[in-house]
Amino acid sequence: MEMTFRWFGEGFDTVTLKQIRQIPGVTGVITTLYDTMPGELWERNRIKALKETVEASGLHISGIESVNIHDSIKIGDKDRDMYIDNYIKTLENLGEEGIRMVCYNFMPVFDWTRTELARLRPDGSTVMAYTQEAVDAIDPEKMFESIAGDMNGTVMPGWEPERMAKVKELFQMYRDVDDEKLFANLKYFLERIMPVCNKYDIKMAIHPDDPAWSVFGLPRIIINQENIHRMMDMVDDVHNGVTFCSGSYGTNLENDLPGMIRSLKGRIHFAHVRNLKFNSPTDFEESAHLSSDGTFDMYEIMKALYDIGFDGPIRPDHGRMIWDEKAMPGYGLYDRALGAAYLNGLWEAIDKSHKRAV
Ligand SMILES: [Mn+2]
Repeated sequence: MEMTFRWFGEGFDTVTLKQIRQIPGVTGVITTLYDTMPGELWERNRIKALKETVEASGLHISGIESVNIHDSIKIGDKDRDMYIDNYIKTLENLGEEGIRMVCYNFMPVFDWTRTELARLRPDGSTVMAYTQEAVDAIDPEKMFESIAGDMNGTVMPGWEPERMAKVKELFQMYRDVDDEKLFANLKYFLERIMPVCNKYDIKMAIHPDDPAWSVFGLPRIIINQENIHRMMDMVDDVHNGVTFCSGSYGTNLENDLPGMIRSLKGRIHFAHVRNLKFNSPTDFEESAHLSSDGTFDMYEIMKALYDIGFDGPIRPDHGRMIWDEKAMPGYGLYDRALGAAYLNGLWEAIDKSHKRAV
């Protein structure tokens, strides 16, 4: 594996490349053109400039998170081919610049959903949290307003005000889209992009839905082992793979995370590793990465990745807000840096134990 760190780009991220470069063991960043809208073509010169900026810091681009999918593609609307053409051209431009991994998601309307962005924990840190009760009580059109006030002056990925201004319209557009239709639209998209992925060896890594169940009555399909295998089988190409996000699949306690990882050998192209602490099956908060701070056994997750020979980029995921840092919720420097160091420590221990045993 390669330890990486998500970076939203200059002007969008409170964390600098210099800071990332100084986290021991981190060699790459996962980045994006944050000011492009879903469906927009990524110009090659902008990708090149981004690459040069990252490389000037002594790091490199390990992958893109995300190239977002336009709603027309997810809905299967009349103009989807135009947006898929743009996507293909974007992949071509990324491929020409040597970028080989692209993370994306196929969630309708809302990206990941949390009901609190700064829940106070006993140690004084704050974390993002989710309760089903809060989601059930809120009007989906008000969801953005309830989130927007709490972003520490940042714009969170997937919660762009431009899109969220049309939330009512978006719900209308999705009214005839059920799980089956969403699967079919994903298949259509994947079949169209696989040739360019093969040409440039670009590994597509779908991010799971978060939480891993339907919210506000919208379909959600990338939620469990069965569905992820269905998605890979319907377009059976190694470039059609997954982002294994422990914190997203882990929202459903029925998902056996190490077991899922083992079943996805060869098809995990990117890993997000973080922990959650469950207070009840419908109330969870994002804890520190350490096993003892949350519900998941992080050793078993890293061991499963090790055992399947995972060699792609991995990154710590959402962190707590600690040491009075002001940053995008989940994306401060400090706790994610602690997460990277911890995950590197687990990996070193697993690797050395393995080598001694053989
Ligand atoms: Mn994730």
